[in-house]
Amino acid sequence: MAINRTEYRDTSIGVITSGIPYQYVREALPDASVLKLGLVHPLPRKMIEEFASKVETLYVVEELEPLIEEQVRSWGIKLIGKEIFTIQGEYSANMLRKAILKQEIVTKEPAKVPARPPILCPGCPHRSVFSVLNQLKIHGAGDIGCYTLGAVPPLNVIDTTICMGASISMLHGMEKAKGKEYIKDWVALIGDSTFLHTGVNSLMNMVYNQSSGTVIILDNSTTGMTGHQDHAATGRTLKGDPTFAVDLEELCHALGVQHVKVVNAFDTKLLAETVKEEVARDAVSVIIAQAPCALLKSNVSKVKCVALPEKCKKCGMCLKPGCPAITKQADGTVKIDETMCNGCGLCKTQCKFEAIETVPIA
Ligand SMILES: Cc1ncc(C[n+]2csc(CCOP(=O)(O)OP(=O)(O)O)c2C)c(N)n1
Ligand code: SF4
Ligand code: SF4
Ligand code: SF4
Repeated sequence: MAINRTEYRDTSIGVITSGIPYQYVREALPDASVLKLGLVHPLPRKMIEEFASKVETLYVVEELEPLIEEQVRSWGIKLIGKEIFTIQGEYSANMLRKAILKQEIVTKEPAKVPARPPILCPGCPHRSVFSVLNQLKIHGAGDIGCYTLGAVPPLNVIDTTICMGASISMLHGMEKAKGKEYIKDWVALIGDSTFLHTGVNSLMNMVYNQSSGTVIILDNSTTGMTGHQDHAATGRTLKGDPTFAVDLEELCHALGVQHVKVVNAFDTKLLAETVKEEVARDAVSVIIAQAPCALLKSNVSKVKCVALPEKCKKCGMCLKPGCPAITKQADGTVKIDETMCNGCGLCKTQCKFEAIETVPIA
């Protein structure tokens, strides 16, 4: 439960704060008095007035817009806020030390460690879709979810990411600004959860405005990025109780989309053919790329893939999708880490030499 709490220490400095900036305040100003807000709307006026009356200099430390600050000021309370703190980005203890205590912060050179970019899990269905789009040289107007990682090498598909639902609107806007030809090698990429959150309205508008773009719904049956919550199309409530499941295909039809195709995300051949066909179409189309998130409890693989060094021609094709379970060996052949492999078979579909095979997990 959200709790508002006052912590009185040295009263020469008092800080009203909330959320993660509270930790920065405690680190930078361990002796200061603090009013930690657990609930920022409505603000506890009496508590704030009492706190303000007991401290000499009052600061409001909140990231981004001065919401708490403006309301507290409107009650005639004197405070210091955005005149010394930025409205941009995340705060830190050092930033507060500098702004409040005027301490010059000398930071150490960061240790030199190999770069480890964030990657999709082994067996993630999004990787399969991105590897197809990468091979077809298709650009992606992206969205927010695990699949945003399709922006980074080696997948390099997503070129725009703004906020939930923006993929479809971006594609729509690009078409209206630059014309139908311009988006012939573009698709919008949106997760199932994000689509239900804010993609439906954008897709409806695409149809309404007689657009011609292709939307790929990455349907992994969960809200992967934020911790595998259920959503309106999974058939379970957040408490796990059975409930009505939205049928994404029917929903797209109901919005007026005439061309909706459902494809297994790991069927790379069919997916490639479908994408080529749909981006060429002079109408709105939707491809629902289906395969469950590899980390779902209900999706524990009974198979894994193994590489056969004696058949391997060292071509490196299986490495292209960037699955972390498969690595190149010193002799140029590849090895699959059996503790990581989810048996999705994507690497196998890339190998023309039958040097990867699927085996049951013992
Ligand atoms: C307005 C807003 N609300 C909530 C979030 C938190 N959030 C981040 S990604 C995401 C959904 C991800 O699920 P999905 O689209 O299915 O993609 P997946 O991660 O499963 O690939 C949510 C709700 C957000 N970024 N913005
Ligand atoms: S959590 Fe699921 S959707 Fe997210 S990267 Fe891993 S396998 Fe993919
Ligand atoms: S089958 Fe291949 S691509 Fe899929 S998880 Fe295993 S090593 Fe990775
Ligand atoms: S695609 Fe096949 S032949 Fe090429 S490196 Fe991988 S396992 Fe070897």
